[in-house]
Amino acid sequence: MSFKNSHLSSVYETVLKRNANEPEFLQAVEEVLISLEPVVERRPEIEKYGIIERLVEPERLIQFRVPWVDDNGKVQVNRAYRVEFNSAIGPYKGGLRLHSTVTASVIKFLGFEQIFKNALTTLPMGGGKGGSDFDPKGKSDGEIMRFCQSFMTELYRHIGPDTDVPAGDIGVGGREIGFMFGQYKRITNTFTGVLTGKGLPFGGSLFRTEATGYGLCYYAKEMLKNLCNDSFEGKKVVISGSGNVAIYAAKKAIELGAKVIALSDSNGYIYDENGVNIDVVKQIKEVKRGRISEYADKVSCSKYFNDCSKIWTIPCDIALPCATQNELDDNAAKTLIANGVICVAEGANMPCTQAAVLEFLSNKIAFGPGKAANAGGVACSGLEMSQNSMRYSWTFEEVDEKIHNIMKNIFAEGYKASKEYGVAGNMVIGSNIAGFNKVCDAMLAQGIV
Ligand code: NDP
Ligand code: 2IT
Repeated sequence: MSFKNSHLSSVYETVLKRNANEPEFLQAVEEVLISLEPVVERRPEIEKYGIIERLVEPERLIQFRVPWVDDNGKVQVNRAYRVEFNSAIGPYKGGLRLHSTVTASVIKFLGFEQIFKNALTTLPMGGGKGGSDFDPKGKSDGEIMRFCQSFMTELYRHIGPDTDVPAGDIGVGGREIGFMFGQYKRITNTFTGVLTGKGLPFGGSLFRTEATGYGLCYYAKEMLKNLCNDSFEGKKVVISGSGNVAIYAAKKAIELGAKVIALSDSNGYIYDENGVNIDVVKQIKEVKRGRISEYADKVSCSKYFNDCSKIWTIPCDIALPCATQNELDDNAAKTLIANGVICVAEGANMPCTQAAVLEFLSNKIAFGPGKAANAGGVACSGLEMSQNSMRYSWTFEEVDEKIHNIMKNIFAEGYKASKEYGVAGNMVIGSNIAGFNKVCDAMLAQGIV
């Protein structure tokens, strides 16, 4: 990829050299830097004070060993990371991912995106991310607990309620956060808001479970209204994944009058032309920790298909990729467009390849990038931090209303920036610029650190 701006071009060359074997990280950096070209041209202080050079290099990257004992008494060793990417506007903040595909590249791409996402929420949170190549699938509760305890036995020394506040991501939900919180409390003898996504009896926020999925639909609702003069009412929606984000995106889309016709996991997808029954999905995924294929056994008019990537061949009006990075490529994008999709909003982080995003944008499909569209989860985490600091808790309705307003504002700010820079409705460029400007101003004010 060539940049028109020579400064960005030379910064990216260094990024390429330093991180040659990290494709996901390079992908995320390239996408942001392309968006920032007009800002870099307009604001000479960005080059003068080395803002971009500093932004693309994590403040700190921690890698550590996690030894634990499985149910057969065998010693297992996993590799774990925490990237503390940027603290210009607040303590490092971002989730922990437990998945076999976790590498330094994946964690760094997620941490980098998190900087801009967190800035868009308007809450004081810097960017961070962590995780391990531990695969939670098929593990007993005891194995999960021993892994989480060992993981926290190292991580605790790097985090803190005013330093770095982790949360959940793929493979990390309430159960894992509970085990990690317990171990942190035991080691440090402090009861603080060091993690978010906690259980309600020990400082968790109401609405955190719903926040990312509901927030995604609040954001998509704004896109539909402002970019398509339309709404969720009567629309067919396809959602990939069937985890935390996908389930609550589906629930809210249905509440807003849409019909959700497909969901997936990494093995395959289910198609239900009558509209998926979300209670059945919740029972399978949240209660039994089962597979999405079980839906087809329980709901007779639905069908299960073995290849999850084929979910994008189903004709729909709205597509919400909510599983993982690069799950929707340019061929899938072309098929969705040919089938009449009007709006695509990313519930997952970077689920669309760069070529897919270009397809959507050049065909004038309303496209919501993850760092804006899925910011409801971390925004709710920010509210959980506030509640913990106040030793207080807001009601479900209060948090819902705050997240709704934050998502509307994230859309409005991105839309405003897209118009200001002559690309009205390009929410990729608009959101990247809106998030960047805030971080840039904070970095400029704080000197060369
Ligand atoms: P969960 O672990 O709850 O669910 C993940 C879902 O994605 C599962 O259905 C899983 O299927 C599927 N999946 C994971 N990896 C792959 C893969 N390689 N190929 C196909 N499917 C896959 O995670 P979340 O719902 O929390 O996270 C989903 C996405 O949303 C991630 O990209 C995450 O970074 C992002 N996100 C999450 C937020 C949150 O608050 N939780 C906030 C913002 C973004 P299987 O069970 O087969 O692995
Ligand atoms: O990608 C994300 O924004 C998250 N996984 C949520 C992070 C958080 O700190 O709540």
